[in-house]
Amino acid sequence: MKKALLVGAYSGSSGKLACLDSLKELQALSETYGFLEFGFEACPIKKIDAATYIGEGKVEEIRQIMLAESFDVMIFDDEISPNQQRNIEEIVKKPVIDRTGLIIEVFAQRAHTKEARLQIESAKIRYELPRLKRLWTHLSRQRTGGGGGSGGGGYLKGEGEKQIEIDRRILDRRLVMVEQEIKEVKAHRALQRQQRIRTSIPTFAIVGYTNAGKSSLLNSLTDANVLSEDKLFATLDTTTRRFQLPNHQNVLLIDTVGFIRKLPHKLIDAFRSTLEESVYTDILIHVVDASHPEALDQAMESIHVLEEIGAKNKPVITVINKIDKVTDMKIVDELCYRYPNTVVISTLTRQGYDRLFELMTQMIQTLRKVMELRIPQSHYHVASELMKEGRVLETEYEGNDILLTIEIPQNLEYKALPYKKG
Ligand SMILES: Nc1nc2c(ncn2[C@@H]2O[C@H](COP(=O)(O)OP(=O)(O)OP(=O)(O)O)[C@@H](O)[C@H]2O)c(=O)[nH]1
Ligand SMILES: [Mg+2]
Repeated sequence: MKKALLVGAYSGSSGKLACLDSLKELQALSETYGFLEFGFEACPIKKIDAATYIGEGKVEEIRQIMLAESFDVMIFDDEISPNQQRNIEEIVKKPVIDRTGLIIEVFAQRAHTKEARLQIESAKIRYELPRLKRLWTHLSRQRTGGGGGSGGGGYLKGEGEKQIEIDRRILDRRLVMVEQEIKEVKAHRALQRQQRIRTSIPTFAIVGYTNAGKSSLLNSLTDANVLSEDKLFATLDTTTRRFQLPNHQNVLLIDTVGFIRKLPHKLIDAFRSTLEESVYTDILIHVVDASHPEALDQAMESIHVLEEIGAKNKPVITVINKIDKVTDMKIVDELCYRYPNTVVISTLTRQGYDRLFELMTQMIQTLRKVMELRIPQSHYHVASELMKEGRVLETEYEGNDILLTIEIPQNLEYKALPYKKG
């Protein structure tokens, strides 16, 4: 299968441009998957048709286009229900994929670690379960067409139903196993995180839209050697590397999976533990590809995903990347205007890195942490120093010890650690 007709739907007069932009992105996804040739159809609709989403008349037009220009497959830019998918396929007589299905396939191709593979398998099973029926009705019909009358059709249909039941049970069982394994991997990840917190090195998660340059940033700062290429979802796994700022402060940098518009919920759920990596870090580095015409929307979309996974209150450095390639400086200005703590860089020329390191250092200083301490009176000088810099939440005395609950800047944590309670 090489040639794909990309179909989107929009309503209202302003919808068409956005629809075409979204189709362009769908093309990038399809190319990443392996399709070579494309056609585009943006369909105006008044309301979503329950049976076919875009209406039967429009589907018929698409059938004719596909036939005339020998398209192998139709890819629809929104998630459609299994029923709609089946109905459209019946008319166009070619396979129909939707955006969710395509993203899941791209992820499946690109998942390398055990965790990513498990997560994608879980998403895939959940996507396929309600679609099983569609596969089997196809098959029954084909077989019926080959000979039997309507009676035979009924018999085969019954067989199809039985098979669906069997397949469903197999998939259900597999899903339980996969989920169990994901739980185990997740527990391991939590353990690693605990260790990281104990070592109290400030952690930065590099987040942002797919293809923004996250892995390139990590690679340019460390020896991470993460796969980075001009494809969507080049990296699905998180990679952590230690990095030393110019003031010799050690930090951890984590490369994370990219975001995309209309990221399917099944994938967000499946990849939640990977995505949530950013929830447990101290500071987010949000990378934006400023050379992309849709940079402003992409930045907003990434922030939506961050909100969805519960990371929206983290301190953020907005890294405006690919400045070497920018042709429209208005986009850069607008990004700087919209977001605080911005820095304009290029991972190719390393322009702007000094400012980036400065911002990182500043942000670390603003990190604060609540600690419970037990300090012997003989070490009172430590308590007094911490109290000067921090904010005391509670003081108590026990024998010769001071019990202190105190919020301190993270860069003083090393002084407090020897007195940590418990
Ligand atoms: N011109 C230019 N290209 C860049 C720059 N930074 C990254 N790129 C290119 O942009 C493409 C995507 O970079 P990646 O680092 O793979 O992007 P990513 O954000 O990790 O993408 P995913 O892993 O797919 O989410 C690659 O082809 C990089 O070479 C830059 O500063 N300037
Ligand atoms: Mg990457």
